[in-house]
Amino acid sequence: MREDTREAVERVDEARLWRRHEEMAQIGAIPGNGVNRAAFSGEDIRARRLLLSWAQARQFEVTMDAIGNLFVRRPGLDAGAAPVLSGSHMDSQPRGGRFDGIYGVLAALEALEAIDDAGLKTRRPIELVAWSNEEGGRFGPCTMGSAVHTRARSIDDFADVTDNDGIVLKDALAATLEATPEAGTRELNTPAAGYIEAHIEQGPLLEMQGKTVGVVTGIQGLRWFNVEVFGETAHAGTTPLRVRRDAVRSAISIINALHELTADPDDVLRFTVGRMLVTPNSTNSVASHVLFSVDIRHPDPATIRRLGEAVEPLARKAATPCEVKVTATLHDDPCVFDAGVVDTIQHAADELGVASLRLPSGASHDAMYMSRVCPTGMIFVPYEKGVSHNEAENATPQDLAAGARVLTAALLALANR
Ligand code: HGY
Ligand code: MN
Ligand code: MN
Repeated sequence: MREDTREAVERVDEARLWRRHEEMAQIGAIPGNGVNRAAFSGEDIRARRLLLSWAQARQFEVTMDAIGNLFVRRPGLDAGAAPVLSGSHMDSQPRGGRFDGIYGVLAALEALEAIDDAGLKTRRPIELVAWSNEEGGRFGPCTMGSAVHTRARSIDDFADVTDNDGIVLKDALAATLEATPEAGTRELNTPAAGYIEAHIEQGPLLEMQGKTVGVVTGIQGLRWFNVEVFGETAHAGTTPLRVRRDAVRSAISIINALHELTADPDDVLRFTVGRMLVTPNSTNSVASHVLFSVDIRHPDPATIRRLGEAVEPLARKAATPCEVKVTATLHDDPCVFDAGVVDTIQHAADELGVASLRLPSGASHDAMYMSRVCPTGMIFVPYEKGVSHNEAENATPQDLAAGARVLTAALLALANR
C-alpha cells in the first residue's frame, strides 16, 4: 500500500465517526434506539443542515441537484477530471435503524476528512453524495434520488406522488431545496469516474462468518407495484354478502394468489406487501377502496421479469367482483458490480489485513443506478443478527471504522487513476 494511502487510513477516526452517528441518530429519534427520518421531511432537512455544517467546517464545496441529492467535494489536482463519488442516504424507514444509509454518508465524510488530515493531493476530486429518498417509505418508489440523477427516471414521473397524509412530493421537495440555500446548483447525470457505497449488510452473513467487511458483487432485481382495488361501500349490518363488492375481501384474494405465485421452496424469492390503505376504513362500512404495495425480489433477471408480468393478470382475475388497477412503480433488473472496483475494494481489505467475504446484496441501494453510469462497488459492514428496517439495528464502532478505512484506501486508489 502506498505510504500516503496508509497515512490517510491511519487518520480515520473511530470516535469521530461514532460520535457523528450519535448526533445524526438524535434527528428523528424514536423509542427503541431507532430513527424516523422520512424523505423531504423536517427531520431530513435537519440531517441535511447538519451534514452541511460539517462540510463547511472543512471548506468543502457543496452542490445540490434538482431532486435534492447533496454533493460535498474535496478538490483534486485536475479540477476538470471526473470525480470519484462515495455516499449513501440519510432518509430512513418509519421504524428505521441508526445505521441504514447514514453509515455510507458518514463513512464517506470520514474518508474525505482523513485524506484531508493527511494533506494528500489526489488527481481526481473525491465527492461525498447524500442521495434523496433512497427508502421510498414516504414517497414511493425507493432509490428515487439516484434514479433521477442518473436520468434512469424523470423527476416528472414522481412530482405528483402523495404520502399517506396527502402531501404531494413536489411541495415537500421544494421546501427541502429551499432549506439549503448555500448549496450550489448541480446538473443531473454529471460524469463520475467511479462510485463506492459503504452500507451495513442488512443480512447475517458477515456476523455469522466472523468477517469484518463484505466485498459486494451486485444487487438482486426488484419490482414494485401499487395495486388499487375498487369496490362499493355499504352497510356492514344490512348488506347481504352475495351482493357486496368488498375491496378488502378482493385485496386479500389477490394477495393470497400472489403468495401462491411467488411460493419458493428454496426461500430465495422475496415477496412483501408492506403498505395498505383502506377506504373508508370504518368497522361498520364495507371497504370501497384498497391500495396496497407489492415488492418482489430475486437474483435472476428472467424470474423477476416473469413474476412481474404475472402480477396484473393475476390481480384482475382474483379481484372479482371488484375492479383493479395495477401500477408498476419500479423495475430494476439485478446488477453486477464492476470487477475492477470490486477488486480494488478486495485489495484494500487484504492490504489492511481486514477479514472479508464476497457476497451479493439482498437489499437495493443507490449503487444500483450508479452501476449503470460508472464503475461501481459496495462495502458492507456487519451488524447484530442482520436485523434491519427495525429500531434494533446495531453495529460496533470498530466495524464501522474498519469499513471506513477500507473505503478510504479504495477511494484513493480510484482517485489517483
Ligand atoms: O428496500 C431496500 O432494499 C432498501 O433498503 N431501500
Ligand atoms: Mn439503505
Ligand atoms: Mn433501507
